[in-house]
Amino acid sequence: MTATPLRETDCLVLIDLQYDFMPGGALAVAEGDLLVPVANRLAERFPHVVATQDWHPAGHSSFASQHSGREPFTTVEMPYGTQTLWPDHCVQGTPGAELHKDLALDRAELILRKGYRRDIDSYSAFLENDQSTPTGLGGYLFERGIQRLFFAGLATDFCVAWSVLDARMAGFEAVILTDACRAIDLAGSLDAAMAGMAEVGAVITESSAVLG
Ligand code: VGL
Ligand code: ZN
Repeated sequence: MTATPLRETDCLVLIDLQYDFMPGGALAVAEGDLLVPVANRLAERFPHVVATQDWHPAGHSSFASQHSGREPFTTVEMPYGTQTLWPDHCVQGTPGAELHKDLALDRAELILRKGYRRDIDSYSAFLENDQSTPTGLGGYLFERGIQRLFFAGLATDFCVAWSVLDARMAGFEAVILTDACRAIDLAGSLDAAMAGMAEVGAVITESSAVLG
């Protein structure tokens, strides 16, 4: 495939490439570790790179362990809407919350932490799960003149998809590199996420669109 030429206003957004989302981690996503080399090849090409880090306090309200009798991967009603309950993961300062050590982050201009408020989750890099509290990333990218965002990382159907939808809402062009993402896929969540991203006009393609 002929590579899409990149522009100065393009930014790679690497979502949650942390040990807890990789094989052996607390919320392991199959093949999550395979994304590290492709993320590194992508990062070399981009004029701008940012990364996110899921960063929960111990006892976060998205953890099933905080809801008596509830199992991970079920849902609960929160004041801000329906929330999936997860195994305890990405607890601040723990090894599982670290970004993968082989991830080439030297060129990352920003590492944005999210999900650090006990009572609200944040899948999206732009808005917390109430879909109204900003993380500040939109303002940061806008102020720096970034226009088009390319997404890779974990998980396709949660943090990547919610970030893509909010990127479009915030007025950015959004491209998802599907082979540079892996999904959790709960009850059809991957199909729903792909349909939702297509609906908002995200470009759905593969890393070869950038790498050639
Ligand atoms: C994520 C579930 C909970 C993700 C983060 O990175 O997709 N999923 N926290
Ligand atoms: Zn999380």
